[in-house]
Amino acid sequence: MPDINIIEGKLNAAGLKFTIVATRFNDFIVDRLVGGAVDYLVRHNCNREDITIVRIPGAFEMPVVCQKIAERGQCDAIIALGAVIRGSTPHFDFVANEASKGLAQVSLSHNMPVGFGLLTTDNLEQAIERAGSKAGNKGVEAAAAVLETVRVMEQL
Ligand code: INI
Repeated sequence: MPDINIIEGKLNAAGLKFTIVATRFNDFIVDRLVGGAVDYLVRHNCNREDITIVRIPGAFEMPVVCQKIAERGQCDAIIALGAVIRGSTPHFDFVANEASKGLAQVSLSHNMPVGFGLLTTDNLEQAIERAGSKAGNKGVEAAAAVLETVRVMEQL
């Protein structure tokens, strides 16, 4: 009997180019996500010169910036890193919803993996927990997810 075909991504970033899009808003949190993502990529053989970091004002600006990056096609994947904290804004829902919808749209319309490293939390404590303490580091998770996705998509 023929065996099952399994397609899965090897976690080797050698030769791949990544663009990290990171917000200045809540930068003391976001910088930890950026650090985690860069560290993950480098530990998985990515050359430092193949990582570009683009700084933008806030999460609301993520989709349009990622769209431009995806259109240019000079990288293999984008990693979007930011933090929207409910306590600090009455327009939390608008910012968080538009950013997440927009990123999904960019990813689909350009066939490019976009790592969703946008923290959406009720308060600062929860954001800190997800930026390298109790609940891990969402920047690392976003980097790991796009690396695996790029390697899977290469085989499809
Ligand atoms: N942007 C964020 O990235 N996180 C937030 O928590 C946030 N809050 O609290 O408002 C936020 N707002 C700014 C927004 O993303 C835009 O930059 C701004 O509205 C200008 O377009």
